[in-house]
Amino acid sequence: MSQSFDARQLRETTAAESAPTPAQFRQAMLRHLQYTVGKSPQQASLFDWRMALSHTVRDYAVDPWFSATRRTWDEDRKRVYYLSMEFLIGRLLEDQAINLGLRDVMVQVLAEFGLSFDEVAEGEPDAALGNGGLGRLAACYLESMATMGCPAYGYGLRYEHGLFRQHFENGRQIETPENWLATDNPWDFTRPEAAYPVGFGGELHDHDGASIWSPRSKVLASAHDTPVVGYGGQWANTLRLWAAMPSADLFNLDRFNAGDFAAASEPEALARSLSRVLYPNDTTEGGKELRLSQEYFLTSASVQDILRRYLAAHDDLLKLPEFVAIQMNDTHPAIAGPELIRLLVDEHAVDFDTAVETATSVLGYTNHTLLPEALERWSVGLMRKVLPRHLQIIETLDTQFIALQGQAPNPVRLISNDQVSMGDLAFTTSHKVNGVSALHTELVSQELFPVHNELHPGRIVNITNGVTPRRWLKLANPSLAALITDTIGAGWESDLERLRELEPYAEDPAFRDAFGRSKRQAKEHFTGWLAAEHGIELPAEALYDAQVKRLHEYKRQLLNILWTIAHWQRIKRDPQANWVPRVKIFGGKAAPSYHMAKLIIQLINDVAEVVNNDPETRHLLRVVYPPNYGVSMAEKLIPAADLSEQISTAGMEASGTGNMKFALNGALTIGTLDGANVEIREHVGAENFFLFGLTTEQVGERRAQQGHSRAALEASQTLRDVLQAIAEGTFSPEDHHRYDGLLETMWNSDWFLVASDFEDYDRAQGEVADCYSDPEKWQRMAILNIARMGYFSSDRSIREYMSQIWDVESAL
Ligand code: 26W
Repeated sequence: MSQSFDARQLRETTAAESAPTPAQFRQAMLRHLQYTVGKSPQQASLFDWRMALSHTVRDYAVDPWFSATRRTWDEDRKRVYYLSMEFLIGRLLEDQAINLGLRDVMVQVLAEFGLSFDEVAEGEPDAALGNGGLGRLAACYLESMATMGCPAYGYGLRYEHGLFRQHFENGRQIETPENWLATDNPWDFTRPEAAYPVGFGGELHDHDGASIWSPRSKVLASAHDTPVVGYGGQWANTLRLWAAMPSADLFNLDRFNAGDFAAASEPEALARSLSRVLYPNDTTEGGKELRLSQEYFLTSASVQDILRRYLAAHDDLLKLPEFVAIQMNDTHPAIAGPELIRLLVDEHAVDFDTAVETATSVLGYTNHTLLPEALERWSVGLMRKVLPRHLQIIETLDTQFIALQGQAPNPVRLISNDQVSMGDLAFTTSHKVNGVSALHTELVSQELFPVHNELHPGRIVNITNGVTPRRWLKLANPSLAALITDTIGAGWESDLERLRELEPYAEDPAFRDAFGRSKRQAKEHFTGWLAAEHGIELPAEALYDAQVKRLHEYKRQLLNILWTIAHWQRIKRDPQANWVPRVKIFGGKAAPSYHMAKLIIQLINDVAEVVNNDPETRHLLRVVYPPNYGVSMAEKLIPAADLSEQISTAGMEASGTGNMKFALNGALTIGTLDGANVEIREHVGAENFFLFGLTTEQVGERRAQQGHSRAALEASQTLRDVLQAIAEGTFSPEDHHRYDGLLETMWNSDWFLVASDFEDYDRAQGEVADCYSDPEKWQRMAILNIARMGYFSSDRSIREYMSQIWDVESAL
C-alpha cells in the first residue's frame, strides 16, 4: 500500500469484496514470514507462522482503521471514550480475521502448508487484562462500537501482567504471574509521540486565589494502540493502553541535589509499578494506594489525550460536550470528573461552575455492582496524599451537593466518615448513570442512589448488557453458525434479531437433528481439548451442566456442589434407577485473598476426586474443574454446554453475561430471577427456562427471619445428609475439619441463602433431567432459546448508549 493511497477510496468496498484471493493472501503471509519474522517456511515454527499470519491480517486492519480515523477528523464527528481499568480481550487473530472476512482464506492457505489454523492460533496468549464480567463487557462493547461505526476509543492500562494464572495443588488454587508480553504482541502499535506526564502527591500553593498544584513526582504515560475492527471491516476504532515509563526529565534532580535520593528516584519506582499488574479483586476494593494511583494514571493520561485531540480541531472548550462523550466503566475511573474540572480550571482558566457543568455533560457512569464491599471509598488521608488538588475540588463539589439538598436532615455527602465515596462522586459529575439490567437498575435507583435519583429524576437509565455474536457464536461455535447461515442466510452476525427466523425450525425434525449434530461437534471439540490439555476424558453422551464465572459466594457455586453431592448420594442409594448421565463442569478463579471462595474451590475438587473415582457412579456422574478459566476456555466450553447454571442469590448479580453466551449457543438455563436472567426468561419464554428460588423481595424477607438457615436445614433431609457427609470428612479424609467453617456458616448465617433455595433448586434440577430425557423436547426448547436471544447482542446495547447517553450517530 503506497503512502499516497487515499484511504477514503476504501469506504465503498465491503470486507468480502476486498478479501484477497488465496494466492494474494499466501504471498502476503510468506512476505511477512520472510521479512517481518525472518524465517523460511522450512524453518518456521508454529510461533513464526502465527506472527506472519497476524501481521498479514493486521495489514488488512490498517486500511479501515486509517479511513475511520480520517473520516472522523474530516467530518468533525463526536467521539466516544470508554475508560476502563479492565479489557478482557482474549485472543485477537481469529476475531480480527473474521471481522475482516479473512478466516476462510486464512484456514485454506495454512492448510496448503500442512498447518491447521487451530494449532497455530492456540499459541496466542489471552490478553487477560481483566477480572471477569466488567472487563469482558468492555471488550464486547469495543467490538460492537466498531461494528456500529461509532467513532470511539477504549482507554485502559497496558498491564505487563494480566489476571494471574490458576492451577491446582491438592485441589487448592495456586496463583502464578501471567506473562502475555513474554513474546511479541503483533497487535500492538507503540505510539511514543502520544505521551503525557501524570503527577502524584506534592503540595498546593495559593497564587492570587488560584490553587497551584506542584506534584511530588511525575510519571510518563506512553500509548500503545490496538486496532479494533468492526464486523464487515467497514470501520475500526482504537484501543489505547497506557504504559508507565520512567523518563529522564521526570527524574527529580532538585530533590537529588537536595540529598533526598528516595524522592529523586521515586518516579522510577512508581513508574515501574503503575502498569505492572492488574489487581485480581473483582468485588473488594482493598483501598490500596497503588490501585488509586493506577486509576488516576489511566484517567489523567486519557483526559489529557482527549483534550489534546479536541483542541487540535476546536478552541472553545465549552463546546466539549458536543464532540466528546466519556463513559466511566464503574467507579474505577471516577476521578475523571475532578481531573477534567482541574484541567479546565487550572490550565484553561474556565471558571469552576462552568467547568463542573461541562464535565457533567461530557461524563456518563455505569454501575456494575451493588455489593457494598465493591463500592470504592478512598480515605481522605490517602486522597490528600496522592491527589491533593482533586480532594480540594471534591470538597467543593461536596459543599455544592449538600446545598442542593436544601434542608434535608442528613444530606448525602461525597465525603463522610473520612472517606470519599466514588459512587456518589461519579453520580454527581455525570449527566447519565446506568445499571446493566432492568432489575439491577431498579435496585440502583431504589437502594444505591435513592436521594440522587430524587434530586436528578431521569438521570438514571437502564442499558441491559449484551455480548458480541461474532466472538461468542460465529467464532466459538462455527458448526452452529454455519447451520444458522444455511437456514436463514447470512447477515444475522450484525443483526442478531434475525435469529427470530429460526423459530419455526424448532418444529422441523431435520433442523433439530442438525442442531443436535452441531452440539455434539461442539462437545467433541471441547472434550478433545480437555483430554489433550488436561488429560481429562469425558463421556460424549451426557448432560453437560456448566457453571463458569468468578468464584464468589453470591454466585453460589456452593449450592451447585452441595446439590452434586446430594445427586451422587441418590445414585448410590438407587444405582439402577434411570439416571440421566451428567457432567458437572466448573470453571473460575477466586481473588487470591478471598479465603471462603478458595475453600469452595477446594471442596469442588475434593468432591470431584471422590465422585470421579467411584466405580458405582462414575458412568453417571462426573465433576470436572479445568484450571485457569478465561476467554479462550470459555470459547471452547460454552458451545459444548447443555445446561447453564445462573444461580446467584436474587438481587446480587447485576446482570451476568455468561448467561447470554450460553443461551445464544443453545444451552438451557437453570436460574434465579436475578440480573439479566429475568429478561432472558422474558425473551425466551418461561416455558423454556428452569426457574427456581426466592425473588429479590423474598430474599430481603428471609434474611430478616432469625435462624432462617437452621429452619431451612431442618426442613431438608437431603441437604442435612450432604452436610453430614462433608462433616464426616467423606471428601477430605486426610482433614476432617477442613470444612467446619463452611458448615458453621451454613447452619448459623447463610447470608447467600443456599439452604433456603436448596429444595427448590433440587426440584428444578429434577425437571431438567426429565426434560433432557426427551431429546426432541429439549432441542425444541434449545432452538427457541437461540431464536429469541437477538436482544442480547452488544450491538443493541451500544445502539442504546449511542442514543440515550452519548448522543452519537453511526458513521456507517
Ligand atoms: C475495586 C474492585 C472491583 C473490581 C471490579 C470491584 C468491582 C468490580 C466489577 C464491578 C465486578 C464485575 O465484574 N461486575 C460484573 O459486571 C458485569 C458486567 O456488567 C455484570 O454482568 C455482572 O453481573 C457483575 O458482577
